Amino acid sequence: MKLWPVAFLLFVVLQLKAQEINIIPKPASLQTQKGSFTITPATTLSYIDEGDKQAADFLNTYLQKFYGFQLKRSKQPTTNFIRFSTKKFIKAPDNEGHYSLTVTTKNVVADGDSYAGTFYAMQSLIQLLPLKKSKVLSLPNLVIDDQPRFTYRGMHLDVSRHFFDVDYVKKYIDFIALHKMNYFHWHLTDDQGWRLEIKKYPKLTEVGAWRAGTIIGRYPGTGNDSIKYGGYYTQQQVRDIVQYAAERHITIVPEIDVPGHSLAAITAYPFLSTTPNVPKKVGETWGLTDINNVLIPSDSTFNFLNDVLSEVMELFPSKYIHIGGDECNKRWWKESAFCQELMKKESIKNEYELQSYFINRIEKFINSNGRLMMGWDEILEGGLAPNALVMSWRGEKGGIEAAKQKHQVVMTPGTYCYFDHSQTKNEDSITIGSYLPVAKVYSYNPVPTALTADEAKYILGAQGNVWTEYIGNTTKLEYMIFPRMSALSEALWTEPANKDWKDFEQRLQPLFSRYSFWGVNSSKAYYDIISEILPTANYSGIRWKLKSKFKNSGLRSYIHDEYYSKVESKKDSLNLILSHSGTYEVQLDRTFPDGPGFGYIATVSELKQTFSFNLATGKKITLTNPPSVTYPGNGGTFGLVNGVASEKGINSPEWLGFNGKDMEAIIDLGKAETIDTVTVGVLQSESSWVYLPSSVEVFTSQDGKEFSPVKNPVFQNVALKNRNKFSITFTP
Ligand code: TNX
Repeated sequence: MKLWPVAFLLFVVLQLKAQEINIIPKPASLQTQKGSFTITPATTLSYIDEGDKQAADFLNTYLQKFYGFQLKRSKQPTTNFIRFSTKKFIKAPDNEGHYSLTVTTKNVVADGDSYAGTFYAMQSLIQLLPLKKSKVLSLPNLVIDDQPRFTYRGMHLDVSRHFFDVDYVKKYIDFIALHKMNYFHWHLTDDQGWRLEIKKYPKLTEVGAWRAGTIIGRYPGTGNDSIKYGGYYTQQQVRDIVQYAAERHITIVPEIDVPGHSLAAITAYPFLSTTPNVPKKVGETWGLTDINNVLIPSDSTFNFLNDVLSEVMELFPSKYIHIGGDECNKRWWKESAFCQELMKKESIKNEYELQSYFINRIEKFINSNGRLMMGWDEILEGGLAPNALVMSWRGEKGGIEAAKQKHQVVMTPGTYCYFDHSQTKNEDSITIGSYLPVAKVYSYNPVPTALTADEAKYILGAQGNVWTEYIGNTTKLEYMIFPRMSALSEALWTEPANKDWKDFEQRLQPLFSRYSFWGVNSSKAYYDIISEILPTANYSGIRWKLKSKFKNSGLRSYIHDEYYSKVESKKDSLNLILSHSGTYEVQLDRTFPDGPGFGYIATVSELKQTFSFNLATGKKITLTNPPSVTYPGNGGTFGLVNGVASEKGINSPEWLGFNGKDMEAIIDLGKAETIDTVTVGVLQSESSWVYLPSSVEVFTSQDGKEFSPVKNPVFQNVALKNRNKFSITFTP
């Protein structure tokens, strides 16, 4: 008797769980209704024309891949069907993609204002499917009415630094489609490899697609692997990929990066260089600054580019053609007699104007072929070409300026859109630049407040950029894009009023299950344990404060340290008081409500930290002069005695930097102690203007007032990886 209510409750809870709706990007309006529709192999698909067939085909491919069955077409079904119908007679607005999706017990109807709209309705439908392989798929009854905020919702991929094959590029295009994004910016050429077959210039791929080796480690690197690396896409393959994307309502914007970033092309055809007689080779390292990778603005170069771009436009129907324009080192034009002569002849005042002259000539050619030119924001320097679109990557400044000049803009500022940046503070592989967590990507609003409503109309949208210097395989690629790409898709689709991080977080957790259902990798940095190292109240050890994201969420989250004493916590935080050296591991485990093996437990975050105790560890420390604003250390002054010796070099935020005045620290040991060695860890990174101290002195004091220098100090300097250690040994 007593068991019944319990069983009933459980049933209700499970039912509710199964009906959870986690569509990303979030639809403009969604109303759930009682009841559900069940897809089984007996369900049929209804569509009338080729356009709607594309949505039907995508759904069938998806069902086959993840559920092991397909649906048959039926012309006039009465019940148990999914219908795709595009209202072709309603004129689609500029940002096509408006759709409605209605799920009732009898059928599912996807209606778009355009084929793209119907396709997006189908994408929402896909996200309603349970994340468990089955031939009985239940969908909640609902009505969705939805449309995109921006017309340009893009993802970029650099295939020059590392090459991704045709099958994977298609998979990447599928990722874009699954997020209702509609542009794929394909960065096809750069210093380290030319990846597109050009019939008229076969050496571009015979020579330019291959490098003899690749730098090892983070630039400037620890060597070269001497392994031949490369690859390219044949025109036939490109046609196939363009078609594949079009069926998914994705436009591919090809990029041929000029006049800088052109070392691969120059190696193949030295006449393109200002120094044709200096031998060149396809780039094997990143961040090329000392090598002449710049095209000479000669008629032969423009003829070459016109030929190349003609083949490009033949292959890519996109109305936008990207010509790069970024990071062109003007030094090579300054040093070139030809360029200086040309500048005189054409009354070009400086090399920035010469870049503008270069870009203008290409634009004319592109425009004369009925296309528009796109370029990175450097194309603003020296005067913007008349019809150019600007991709703003060095912050939003270039985009703002271009919009004010009434030019269309796609925003890709590094601070929000660079998926080659690190998304965790505990990064265990090499990434570029700064820290870009998923929450920051989500917060992005591509329309800067500096623009008036009229100017804002020039912002077409934004794009996530994936530069692949440190992304050499697809596992890493997926790790870098997921979940940030999902967050960006919502920032681009969903109106700001309807966008809410807390709400996204609720959908982010099941999204991780969706990634694993798809069999793709993703970064779990969202679950990072938040760690703080603090002094104890009486300076007798250190307090390691750990926090997890989950607040009594009903999810089993606990933290324990494995090597020392095992402490478990069902709460969201843990305080460990440490008093001796060791390597401590903290692990955050979660029970996933769905995903492979219902209710499985997985470790979502781990943190390993070595603490080395010495007499100063955890003690009270004061500085006479404050650290520099650029390097305040993330643990403040206490970071100097918190037991953590940074192994990570300049990229670790633990270092305190001092500029101008001496660094003077007073450590209060609390009582008289016998000291025989003082060790000071210092960092040297001259390329970042970080230098070793010119001298180090040690004083002792009995009362904290009178200090005397130590007697007979013996100095020793140990150069370690990324840092140095000064040991001062003395006889007390
Ligand atoms: C700058 S973004 C570049 C790329 C690099 C990237 C690394 C841009 C237009 N140029 O060539 O790969 O930084 O983040």
